[in-house]
Parts: sequence; C-alpha cells; structure tokens
Amino acid sequence: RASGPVEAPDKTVEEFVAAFLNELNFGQGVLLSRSTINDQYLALARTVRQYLMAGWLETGVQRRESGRKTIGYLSAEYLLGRQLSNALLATDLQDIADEAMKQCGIDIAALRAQEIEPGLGNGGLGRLAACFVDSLATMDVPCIGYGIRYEYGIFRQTFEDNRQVEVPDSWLSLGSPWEFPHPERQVRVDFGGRTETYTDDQGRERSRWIPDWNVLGIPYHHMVPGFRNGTVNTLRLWSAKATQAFDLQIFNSGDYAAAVRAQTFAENISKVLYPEDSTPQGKELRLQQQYFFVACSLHDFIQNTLPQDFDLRRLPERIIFQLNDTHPVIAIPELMRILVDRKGFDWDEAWDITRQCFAYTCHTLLPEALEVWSAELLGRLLPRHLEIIYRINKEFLEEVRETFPGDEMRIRSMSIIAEHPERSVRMAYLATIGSSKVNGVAELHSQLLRDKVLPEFSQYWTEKFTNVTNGITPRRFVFLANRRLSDLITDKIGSGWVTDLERLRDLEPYADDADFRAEFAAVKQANKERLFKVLQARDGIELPEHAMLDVMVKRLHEYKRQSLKLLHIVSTYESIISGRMRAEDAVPRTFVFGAKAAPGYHMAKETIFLINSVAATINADERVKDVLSVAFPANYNVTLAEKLIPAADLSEQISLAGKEASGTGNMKFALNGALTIGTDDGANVEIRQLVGDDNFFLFGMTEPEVEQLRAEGYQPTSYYRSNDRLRATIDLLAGGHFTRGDRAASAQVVDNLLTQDPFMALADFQGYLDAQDRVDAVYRDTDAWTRSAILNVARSGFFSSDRSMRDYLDRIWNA
Ligand code: 26Q
Repeated sequence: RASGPVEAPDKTVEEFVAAFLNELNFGQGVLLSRSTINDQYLALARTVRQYLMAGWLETGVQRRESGRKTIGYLSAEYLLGRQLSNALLATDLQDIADEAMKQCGIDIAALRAQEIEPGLGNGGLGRLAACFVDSLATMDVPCIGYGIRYEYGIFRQTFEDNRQVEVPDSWLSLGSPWEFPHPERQVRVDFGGRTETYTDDQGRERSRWIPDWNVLGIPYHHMVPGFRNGTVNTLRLWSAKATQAFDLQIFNSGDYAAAVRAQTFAENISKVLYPEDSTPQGKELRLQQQYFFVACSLHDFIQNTLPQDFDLRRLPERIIFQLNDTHPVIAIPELMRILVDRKGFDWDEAWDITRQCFAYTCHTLLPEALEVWSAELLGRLLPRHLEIIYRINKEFLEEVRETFPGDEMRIRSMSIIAEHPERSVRMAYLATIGSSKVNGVAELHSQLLRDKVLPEFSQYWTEKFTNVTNGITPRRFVFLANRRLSDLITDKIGSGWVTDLERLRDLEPYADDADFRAEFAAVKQANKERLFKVLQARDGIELPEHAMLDVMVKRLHEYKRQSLKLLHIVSTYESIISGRMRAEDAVPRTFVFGAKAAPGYHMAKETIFLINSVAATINADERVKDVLSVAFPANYNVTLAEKLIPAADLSEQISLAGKEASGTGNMKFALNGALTIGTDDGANVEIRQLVGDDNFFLFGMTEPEVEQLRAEGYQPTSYYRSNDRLRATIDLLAGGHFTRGDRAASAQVVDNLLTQDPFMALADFQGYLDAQDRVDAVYRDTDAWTRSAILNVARSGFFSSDRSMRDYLDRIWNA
C-alpha cells in the first residue's frame, strides 16, 4: 500500500464512519464526545476528500503521460460556492454520509451549513469560470484553472438602516479543508526596476529587465471533481508571500517596523478581491494582482507541468490559455518575455507561438468597462512588458498600414496605445491582437462585439471572431440545488440528463400530462416552503405561503434596472392603496431581491436603500397584507442562489437591450422551471427562441430601437408627463411615503431617473407593466402556467456549460 496506488475507503456506511472518526481523532485531534460542529465539519470534509484522492492522483498521472493539450483557464475570479455538497454529489456519497452522520448522532445539515463558501468572485464572470471547470472535469478534458487565492473574497453584505454595509469575508478563518498548499512549488515574481539593452553572443541587440522587487507565489491546489467519472482536475490558486529578501531586511535593518511593513506590502497582493464588477479603476494593486497570478501560472505550466527540456516551438500543441476577460491579458507580453528574453527565441518566432497559445473571451458591451492601464503605471511596475507591448503595437500597425495605406484614422483607432486623456494601454486590443480567437458570450453579444466594440478588428480578421453562448452546470444548479425536481425528472426520463442536458427534451410530452403537472407544481411549492424556512432562519423574514414568487437576483447595476422592478412594485402598490384596484383582485406576489453593490458605486447603493425602504413600508401596510410582500435578504451569494432559484416562479431579466452581455442567472431560472419576463438582451434572446414566445414574457425596446431613441435625444420627463401611472408611481416614491416623509432620502434615485435615466427605464416602463399583466393572466390559469414552466425546463438543455465547453473545444481550442 505504501508505494502502490492510493485507495479510498469502501463506499459503505461502516467504512465511512471509520474514516470520519479517524479524521476527527487523528486529523482534528478531538473526541467525538467533545467535538464542535466545526470539528465535525472539517472531519467530514476531509473524509469526503479521501474518496476523491485516488482519482485526483490518477488524473495527474494520466495528464502527465498522455501529452494531451491542456486548457489553461486564466481567471482572476472563481465563484465556487460551497464544496462539501458538491463533493458528496460527485462521489455519490450523499446517502452514505447522511446515514454515517446519523449513526454518529450528528445532524449533517448543520455541518453543511457550517461551510463558508469561497466567494472568490464578484458575480457572473467568476461563477462562469466555476461552471466551466466543473464541466471540463465531467467531460474528462485536461484543464488547469489558474487564479488568485484571495484571503478575503467578495464582502459580506449587511444592512444598517436600510443601507448596505460591507463586512470583510474571512472565509479561511474556521479552517480550509478543501485546499492543499504546495510551498515547495513556489514561484518568484518580479516587479519594478528598469530595462537595459545589450548585445548577445550572436551579436543581436536585446533587452533585459532589471527588476527591483519581487514576491513569491505559493500555489494552493483545489480538487475539481468530475461528476461520478473518477476524474479530478486541479484548480491552482496563488497566494502572495514575501521573499527571503524581506525577511533578511527585517533581520538586518534597525527599522524593524519598516521591514515588517515591507512584508505586509508584498503579501497584500492576494489579500482581497476587488469588489468592482465593471468600470474598473486603474489601481496599482489590481495590476499587481493580475501580473502576479499570470506570471505564476505561465511559469508553473512551462517549468513544472511540461516535461523537462520540452521543445517550446511545440507549445501550442500542449496548451491553450483562455483569457477570462482582459484581467489576465498581461499574460501575452509575459509569454513573449519568457520566449524572447529567457529562452532566446527571435521575436517573430516567439510571436507566432504566443498568438496560438491564447484565446480571449470578452464579457461586456459597456465602453466604460473596457480595461485600460496608464502607460506610466504599467511602465513603472512592468517596464519590460510595456516595451514588449510597444513593439507588438508597432509591428501590428505596420501590418495594418500595408493593408490600408494612408488610412491613418483607421490605424489610430486600432492602436493598442491610446494617447488621450493620457497615454494608456487598451487591454482588449492587446487581447484581440495576441489571441487566435476572440469570443462573445451570447449570440447578440458576439454580434455587437463585432459591430460596435471591435469593428475594425472584426473586419480585419473575420475568422478570428466567434460566439460561444454561456452555460451553467446542471450538477450544482439542478441536481444539487433542486433534488425534488431532479427526482421527478429522473423518474420519467432516467438520469442521463445530468451529463447530457438536451435529454430534457424527453420531458416535453409530460407538459400535457395532468398528473405530471400536479407533481411538478408540488415540487415548486415544496421548494418555496424550503426557501421560506431558510429566509426565516437566516434573515428573520416571514413570507406568505401562496403567492407568486417573483425574483430578481444579480449584481446591482443601473443597466440591469433594479429601479424598473422597483417602479413596477410601487406602481402595483399605488394602484391598490389609491383604490384603483381592489387588493382581492390582485394576483398575490412576493418580490425577492438579491444584489450587492460595488462599495464605491453611489447610485447602486442609493437604489439598495430605496428597495429596502419600499420593502419595509409595503410589508407593514395592512392594506396589502398577503397580497404584496417584498423581501431583500442580505448577502446574496451562491449558497442562497441554490435555495432561491428552485423556488422561483418568475425570473426578472430586464436589462436595457444591448447592455447585458449574456446573463447566466436567466439560464438557471429557466432550468428550474421559472418563466422569464425579460428584454431582448443577452442570452434572453436564445432562451426565448428555444422555449418559444408563448412561454416567455418579452417586453421593451430592441437594441436598434434603443440606439434610435438615443440618437433622437432621449427625454425621460416626456414619459413622466404623458403616462399617468408612471407619474403616480414616481410621485409616491418622491413624496417621502417610503422614507418616513423624508423626500431627500429618495431624491437621488428619482432625480436620476427623471433627468438622466441613462438606461431608459422610463421608456420601457409601460411595456413592462403590460407584460406583468400578461404574467398575472397566465398565472391565474395554473395549468397553463405549469405547462409553460415544464416546457422551459424541457427546452433549456442547450444552456448546460457542457455544451459551452464542447463549443470551445470545437471552435476555439482545437482540442
Ligand atoms: C476589472 C478591473 C479592476 C477591477 C475589477 C474588474 C472587473 C471585475 C469583474 C470587471 C468586471 C468583472 C465582472 C464582470 C462580469 O461578471 N460580467 C458578466 O459576465 C457574465 C459571464 O459571461 C455575463 O453573463 C454577464 O452578462 C456579464 O455582465
């Protein structure tokens, strides 16, 4: 056994109990009788780990021997969600673990609840990365996920006086049983200093970097288990540590405090996730984070993962680095630096290799969200990389000039370097030029990316641009989050759908089966009751049992238009209290919001305040009791999503057309049998095409209509003046009704809507109300509603992230 293959304990309750007690006694160092919930959680996690270990080691051996091309997924974010449940699911140990804990007198639910989810991402982009690595493991595709081990992930949101207050997320504080530190595989990362030119032995003029400080990257490995297939891939997250130089400084320097400050400075690099999910600020620490994890990852793959003395001319046969947005794009000049400065390649050959090793995914359409770094900062932190970027740009522009002689306008517009308002580097351009493929994340987005964001580039390289529509993992978001629905589905069509989601099509005929509809509706009701228990325990929120559950969960952003949702709620409320509609005639609705605002995003925070204020007022108003309720549980995260989404009847996807790149929450809702009310935006377009117009509530302007209205000169007040319901709604909001008479408290959101309304909520208001009336009408017809909900499930198999991965493999990775 000592030198043979690692063996897992048998999958029996007895062996599981034995392994658990062993972990508790010998790993955790406590007796069962004296153990805390946390002790038990840690021991349970380590027990489940044992069942994954053989597969992990075996996968590692296979990957080294096979020589298959690896996907190096480079992402600054992984929003993983809790690990214990997923590991139990992947190993098919749920029932055994339940029984084993019962035999030990332990409530396994309490242990599951003990886990703090690793929130190492902001939202959609980070969760997408987590879904992708899940799918690749399930498909047994070699993948290393590279990222940053932030000591603090996305902040924990609390509310004080209806306002968001951020609390640090110390997810590591109670122990972290899912990670494996590998200090022996540390990598040194250089920063700062200057470059100098010299002549090499062959008489060639070359440049070298003389950095002036450095840090160490320590990799922490996480298991990424495939679904019951024995494959376990690796997620490699880097943590920053001060180098010996810092320690020596501490030792030698009289100024001990200054030396420790220097150490803190180095270790700050992986301290905290930036809680911004658009409009990036050009902060130095953020650039340090980006280069830090990219340099560690490239070094790790080239020096430690490839065989010794591998011929780097063949690098593109062994790796494709997928760039998750522009955050890791500094990897392109970094690979050039490695090849040219360290490995002695000449420029052209290095450039040819480099471009084949990268592909770039863009996740935005907002011009202000495109990352730009000032040349001054980049040159100060990474002088050699700036030099390399300048040369890439110079040679690229010469090439363009040959194709379009004299077209200086075009050439300037395609330059990586912008000159105004200050000289800076456009990371999306660098990504596009340095990659073999560029993709958007939904059909509409990819089209707009070609036409609006990078038009000159898409004309120049038509073949380079492609689409891969996002997806979500059905393991976590259906099988795990919605056990009841999963059992119902499996009962009818077998269990193959979990790894082959298109099979959900086989459910279509059941939409017309009254018994099935009744069971389906019962699942939804049970999921609601489960959610209400969670909200009661978690937030002290009480909700009525029989109301339509209308859910809007996503980051708070003006373009996503939570304020439009708020206008609908206030408008419905206003209709009742003004007597225009009788409470008995309304379809009872419970509105649920979940949303974090970037800490520096003022308007978003004001919107949170207003939603909370409206919620408090409506929930306390006897006139609408059990007819309208509004819940805004704090700290929406993956864990809460897993409870909320399966309970939802209605999914709100109401961004201004042309602004939401894709959305992925929209897919999770459809797959869990919610109907969508949504605009013609992002992946909503594809959801509607697939589920059919009759099973989707569409409203609002199309993207070209938005453009046209903008061109004509959009005037929000004209809608306020001409629409009585809008006026009544806004007047009620503005008049202090929800803020104890304090008109100033709602003024910023209201004035912003009336005078700017950058995302045209008022223009879409009436269309939205009309669509909500259609929602009510269908909801009154329980059979019709349930039929549509079933068809949403049956027709959404396309949105599996397994399909996204197949698309990347076929169209981008050639693997
Ligand atoms: C960049 C620089 C500095 C600080 C922060 C950032 C930063 C961090 C996160 C910028 C953007 C993000 C996240 C973006 C994001 O989540 N985009 C969403 O990606 C989803 C997956 O493709 C899409 O479904 C959403 O439409 C898109 O908004």
